[in-house]
Amino acid sequence: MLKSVIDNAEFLELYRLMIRIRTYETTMRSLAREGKVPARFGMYTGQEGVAVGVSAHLKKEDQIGSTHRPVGHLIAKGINLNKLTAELCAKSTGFNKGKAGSYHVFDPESGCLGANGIVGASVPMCAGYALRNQIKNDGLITVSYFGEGASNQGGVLETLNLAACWNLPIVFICENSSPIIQRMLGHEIDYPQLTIENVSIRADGYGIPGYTYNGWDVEEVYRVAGVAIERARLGKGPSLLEFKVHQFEGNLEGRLEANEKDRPYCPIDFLTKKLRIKGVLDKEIEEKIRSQEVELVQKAVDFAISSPEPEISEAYTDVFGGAFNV
Ligand SMILES: Cc1ncc(C[n+]2csc(CCOP(=O)(O)OP(=O)(O)O)c2C)c(N)n1
Repeated sequence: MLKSVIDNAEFLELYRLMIRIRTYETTMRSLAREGKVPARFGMYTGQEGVAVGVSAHLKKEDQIGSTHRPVGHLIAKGINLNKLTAELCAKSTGFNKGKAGSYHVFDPESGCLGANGIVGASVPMCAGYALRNQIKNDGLITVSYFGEGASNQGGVLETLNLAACWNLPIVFICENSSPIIQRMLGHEIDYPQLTIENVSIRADGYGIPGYTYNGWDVEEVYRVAGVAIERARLGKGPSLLEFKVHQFEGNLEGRLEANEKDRPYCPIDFLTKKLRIKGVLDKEIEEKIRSQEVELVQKAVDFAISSPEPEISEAYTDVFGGAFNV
């Protein structure tokens, strides 16, 4: 049944998950600087409200397809932190024996259909899973995340059309960090990736609902994602939700300087203020949650660091595609 009102305990859970993602990424960045994370990945910092607000409505068996900024989506979906960290550190105890790394980590058990280093590539794959769900008729749905740059990919646009034609149980989530919105907010930009302000208007061309919302307000994300997910679950077909987001960071290695102008749109600060006003959060609870999350993330790091590397003799096993598939 559709839930649009968040009670205090749920608010704290949303807050906790957002802190977990931020803590995790910050920690991984430090590890990367020590040379312990061999492959790069994009940071989700500043977008936490989207993944957390969406995943709050998902069952463990529902699936999500992620992007080159995967950590937020995966953690919000409930992926095991130890095995994720081991994968990112290229250890044999990782989900994919340390061979997929951050860009291609895959864990069907938690419904995580993988990160994807190829922009837009997870979107058609998600539709395939949605078709599976439709055929099995087991009430499961798929969420497909992508960016505004990816929204211009042919495969993404074809998938929107096919999903609409086949009435697939899927929700498309475009996290739009387009410079156009930033220019509107007075930021300087180098080049635009789009000439339209809202990607969601493209939904009209496929005859599906399309709406744009603030991605920095987890409560707003929760409310609208709930409607689109319920719609898909009831067999009423796909929707395209667009969330405006502010990316604070580039890749794991980090920008030379953070995007300070985006900071007022920090979803964690936004929720913190809201929960303080509601009387749900005070300094003490905040500190407790933060330190518990630091502890959790540290345990995952300890697990990964103390895990063995894959054997050299296994270099070519479980590897698909290209010259490596010998
Ligand atoms: C098919 C493909 N083309 C280009 C790239 C290089 N690339 C990596 S991230 C990126 C930008 C993607 O923009 P968007 O989808 O808006 O995601 P954002 O980084 O804004 O989250 C590009 C072009 C790639 N990885 N894959």
